[in-house]
Amino acid sequence: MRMSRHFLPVMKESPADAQIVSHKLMLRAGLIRQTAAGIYAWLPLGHRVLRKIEQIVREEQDRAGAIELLMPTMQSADLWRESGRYDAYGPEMLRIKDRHDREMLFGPTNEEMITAIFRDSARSYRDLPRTLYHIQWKFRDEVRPRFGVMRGREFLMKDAYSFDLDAEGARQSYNQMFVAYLRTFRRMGLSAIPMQADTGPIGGDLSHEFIVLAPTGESEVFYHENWEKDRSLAVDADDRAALQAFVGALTADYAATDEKRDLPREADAGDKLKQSRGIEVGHIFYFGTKYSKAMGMSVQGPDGQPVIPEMGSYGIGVSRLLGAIIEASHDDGGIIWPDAVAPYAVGLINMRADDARCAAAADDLYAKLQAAGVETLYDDRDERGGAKFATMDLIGLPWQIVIGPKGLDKGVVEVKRRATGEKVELSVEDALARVSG
Ligand code: 5CA
Repeated sequence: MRMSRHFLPVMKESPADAQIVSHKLMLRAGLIRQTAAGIYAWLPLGHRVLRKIEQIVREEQDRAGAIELLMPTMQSADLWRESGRYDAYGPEMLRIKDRHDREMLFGPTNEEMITAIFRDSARSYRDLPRTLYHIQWKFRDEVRPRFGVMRGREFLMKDAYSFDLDAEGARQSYNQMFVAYLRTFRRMGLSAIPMQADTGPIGGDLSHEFIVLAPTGESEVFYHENWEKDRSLAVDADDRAALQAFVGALTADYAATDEKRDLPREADAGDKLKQSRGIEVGHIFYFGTKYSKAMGMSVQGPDGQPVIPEMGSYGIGVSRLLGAIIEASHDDGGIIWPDAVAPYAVGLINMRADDARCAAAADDLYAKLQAAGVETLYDDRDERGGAKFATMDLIGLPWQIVIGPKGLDKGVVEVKRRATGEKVELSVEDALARVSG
């Protein structure tokens, strides 16, 4: 994409109303614009990252055997009266009346709706187990929306819901999601620590939050330092015993807690215990028959007797992840996108748009990058080189390729890796190979 035709409204100054670095950088790099308190428009660059994160989440859900559907944002109050949560949910729920005075709400989560949908068609034990998910906007009327997309009122969530015949099966579904979450966050360049958690308004008695370490995070966490070492996720997600052993060992050895005294194996932990703050990017729950029972769901079991399915729900804060990734990966110059979620892989800078030779060389390389399928943002504008460098650093694309008259005299272009600042001079062919690797 040529920058001269793009819509990338970047800001030089740090916006006064943003307190944390990710929020500042998201506004400055032109990823989002606030349109009302806690509600954001996704500008082209932010939208590209949001879609990439969403796609990684989708691929890992699919790999874990979950099935995608799409439920609406608007729900009827009656649905929530079936579970008893309509009155219990409180002021975070945005309640709306339609023109016929019917009570509606903008969904903060979907346990009731998915239970009703599945209840109305699942008849026998052969219809289970199933895990269904969607990626949809949610609304929670947070008292204090803050930190940009980190705690918004409207936000994008992946929420999955599992239905099993018994508690053991439900535990297997839970463990499969647990491992899928570790994979998902790792693919985004994040290390997310599972932490035993309260179940809050979702309910149930088994729950983990996934926490990305960041000094500006809202939760305080303690964890074992070995967590930060690389852990293989090579576990067979269909082998129940192996999966249970893996999840059990992981949570016993390394799991974070919000209270020091709860850290498993505290006696061994000693000076290996680390304290930090963190951002909750995912939250999983096992709550048994809480919704299925309240909403009158049952299927015929193998022995002909009715069985009330055991359920769990599994959330990922898709839009919050942009903030979390930036908190974990930035420097004074701006964002440093991990390759997997970067809006473009390469920023191509023509230092001298007024120089016909430079423009021809840059146009040519741009065409080659496109032909090679490398997502490229081409700064072809007639601006000072310094301003172009600052913008590229700010928006944080993993690679920068700079074309200028001195390099062309020598037959080279400059390739810079954003994360390390390392610069090398390469021929056009070698530069192409480097950034497509
Ligand atoms: N129904 C369950 C699981 S599907 C549920 O709603 N869980 S939750 O409340 O923990 O939300 C899931 C994830 O959404 C959280 O881990 C968090 O990453 C994200 N999230 C929650 N509230 C907000 C918010 N106000 N702004 C941005 N992201 C949020």
